[in-house]
Amino acid sequence: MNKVSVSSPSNIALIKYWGMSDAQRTLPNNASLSMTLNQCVSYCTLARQTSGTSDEILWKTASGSLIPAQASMRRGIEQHLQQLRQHFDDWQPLRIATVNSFPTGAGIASSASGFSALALAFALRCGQSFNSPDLSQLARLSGSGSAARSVIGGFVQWPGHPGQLHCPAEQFAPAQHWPLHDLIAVVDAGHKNISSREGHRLAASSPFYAARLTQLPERLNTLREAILNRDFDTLADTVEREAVEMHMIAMTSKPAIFYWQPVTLEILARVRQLRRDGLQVCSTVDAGPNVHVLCTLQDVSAVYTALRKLPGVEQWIFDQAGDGPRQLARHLF
Ligand code: 2P0
Repeated sequence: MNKVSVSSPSNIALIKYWGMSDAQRTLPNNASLSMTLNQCVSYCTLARQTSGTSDEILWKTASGSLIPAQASMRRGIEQHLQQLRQHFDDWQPLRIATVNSFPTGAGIASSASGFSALALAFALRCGQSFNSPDLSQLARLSGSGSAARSVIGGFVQWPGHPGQLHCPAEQFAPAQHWPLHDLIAVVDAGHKNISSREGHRLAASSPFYAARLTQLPERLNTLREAILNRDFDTLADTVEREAVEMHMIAMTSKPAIFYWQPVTLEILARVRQLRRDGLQVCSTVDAGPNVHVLCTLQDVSAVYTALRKLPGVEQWIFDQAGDGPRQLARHLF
């Protein structure tokens, strides 16, 4: 296959991956569980390079033109390509174009969607099937652990076997099981100052990190039960506790990492109040200031009506649980 195009979604971690047991192989310290999104996606087109012997790595702008990718993005893609080439023993120079449907590097897991899209496109070009269990591992070779979850739709656990950290991600329940909505409050669409990778590296320097790890197996089980039973109250309590704890670890790392902004806290408080008022809504925050407001279909419009005028939110993204990556007939070039 010469030209291949895919879309691959971002995901929101409900139990967070934070800290690594093996940075070389991007292995986590704990099992995480996420919901794959539907609207926040990365697109990637990949084809054999017809002129020259080096790769061409392009970014599609809002106006539709293709420009050379920024240096940091290019570096990440080149490193991932190196790993993929070794895996498949395929060394042909490539033309690659990519673009995201949502803000890049702002803590909405654009590395997860971007690198899972690259891994999928490369694997398809090499004749691998879309459902291969290898895809999770291939995405993880990028150095983005959350990419290991984005190759799968619905509710996803990585690693699938919590005690075996090298295992691939596995679907825990399909999106249709509980099609939760995710209203993403974009508080700051700019590139964050401290990468998730740096956050993972520093996590173990928090004096509270060891205590966190002891709590996680039980929290994971509680969340799995809540999802299986569509028990929103338990999901809300577990997911909010988990988000605060991950950020507490970041804030007490050495040096400290503060991803939240004042409006982040304001949204978290408003969401708790809406829940006390009877709506099925809760919130979580990944490695950035933006808030994922999770709610059921029946309450999504009441939640948005209550929050939409909040000062300090640059943009609202309407997302929900999604089915995972897709192969596309439309190409970026
Ligand atoms: C996770 N995060 O489990 C943890 C929790 C975010 C918080 O691994 O935002 O895809 O593009 O740097 O590298 C971050 O994943 O995110 C991450 P960005 P990345 O998802």
